[in-house]
Amino acid sequence: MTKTTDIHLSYADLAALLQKIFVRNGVSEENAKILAENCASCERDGSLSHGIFRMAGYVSSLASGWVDGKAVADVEDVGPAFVRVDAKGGFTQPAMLAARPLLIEKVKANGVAVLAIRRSHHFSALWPDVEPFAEEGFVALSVVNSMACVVPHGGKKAVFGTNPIAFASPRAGAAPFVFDQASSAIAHGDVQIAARAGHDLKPGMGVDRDGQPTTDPKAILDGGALLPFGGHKGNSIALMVEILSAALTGGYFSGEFDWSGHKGAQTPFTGQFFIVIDPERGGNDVFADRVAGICDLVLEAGQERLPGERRHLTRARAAEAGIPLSSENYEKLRALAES
Ligand code: NDP
Ligand code: PYC
Repeated sequence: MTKTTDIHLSYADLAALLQKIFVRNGVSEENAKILAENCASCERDGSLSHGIFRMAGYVSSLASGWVDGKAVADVEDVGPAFVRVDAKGGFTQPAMLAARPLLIEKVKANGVAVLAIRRSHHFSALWPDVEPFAEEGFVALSVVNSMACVVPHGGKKAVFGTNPIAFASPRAGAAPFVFDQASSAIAHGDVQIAARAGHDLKPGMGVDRDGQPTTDPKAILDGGALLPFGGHKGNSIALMVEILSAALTGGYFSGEFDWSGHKGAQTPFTGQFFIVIDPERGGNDVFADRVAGICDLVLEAGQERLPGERRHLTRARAAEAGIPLSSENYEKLRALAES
């Protein structure tokens, strides 16, 4: 969806509109609220590759029968510091929230706990999954695998998903330190946005169907593939994400699930993994000050800005003026809500 700004919606109004779309398309009220708030948060923070741009994909996946919008996850207590969840073919975010109270209980009891979610669909940004843990004083790391569209370093066939990794930590005197990045050179959503806008990509992001380097996003989407970021180093991170999100959780690898029988399916059916830590167990009662200190050092050393800063500035602007939407996109959302 393009974005020339004609209309400004409050977060609550946008979330309510999105919730209506999810419910209209077979999602339970409870799950729809979670997904709508997630998507509205992305739009509010300027995470545009995972905001309202994704709504057509959610609707198409739901209509194809590929994802169960009404799924109720099974949460299993499998060890002092281990929570397993079967999302039962539903979206990851409701599954994560179902497991959250038990996970937090274990983190408080043990200082650390992991959450392994399988048979789940993740179609959004990861920062909304980890940031709330840091707002509560915990350190959190999460990874999720997606759909095979990334060729391994030096390889010829797409094996990995765009496999993001997100990290959040409390930081004294400021919003938590959060980064959230794909392990591919560019997120698939940004390739789609560039293709629609008719923009070329920077070199080094993808290959065409013959494996030749290309800057044409359409050539990447039409049988081509993306590359891991940073050559062999990003490659190992993408592989680690497959191991944690799929092998460890019991979910599918990015190249393993078969959605060919569900025309219009877009949401990857994989797994998600979290590690959550109580930093107070480090015996260092100035943890959040230390985090603030290292963040200050990198800025003093000349780094232009910290990750998350752009999002928080965009969020602050949205709190004052509303979330900007083009009238065209607003009408598309209203049509989805009514259809
Ligand atoms: P970006 O490259 O846009 O940003 C990655 C991180 O770097 C962000 O935390 C960003 O902060 C930060 N950053 C960007 N520019 C700078 C800078 N100049 N200085 C310091 N920090 C900077 O993200 P990606 O394109 O890799 O990923 C986009 C989104 O796609 C992510 O939210 C990711 O979770 C999502 N995604 C989801 C997938 C899924 O399967 N569900 C698969 C792949 C990606 P800021 O946000 O403040 O700009
Ligand atoms: O942008 O790469 C991406 C992506 C994959 C699944 C959801 N988003």
